[in-house]
Amino acid sequence: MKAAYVFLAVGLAAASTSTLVSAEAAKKAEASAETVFSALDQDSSGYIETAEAAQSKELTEQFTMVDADQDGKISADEYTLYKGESTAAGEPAKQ
Ligand SMILES: [Ca+2]
Ligand SMILES: [Ca+2]
Repeated sequence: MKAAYVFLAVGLAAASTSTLVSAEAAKKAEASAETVFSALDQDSSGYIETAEAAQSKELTEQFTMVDADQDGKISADEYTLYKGESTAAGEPAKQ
């Protein structure tokens, strides 16, 4: 009987820990997307233009996909959305 309680307590602790960890990871992913964005936006225009995207092979390859509104430059929102979608697999994309 006592062992069952211990098992339950450990299970609950593990469950709440993993919830905290994923929330932290999501927060971290969001923060790092912003950090990377401002590093890539070298002229601080608020957009990553094609010349700036050339700094990242990944971004160059994905440019047209990341540029959701197809205006030829990537806004912070577009970049965060792209990073959010690629890191939070299985979760519905935020609009
Ligand atoms: Ca720029
Ligand atoms: Ca755009």
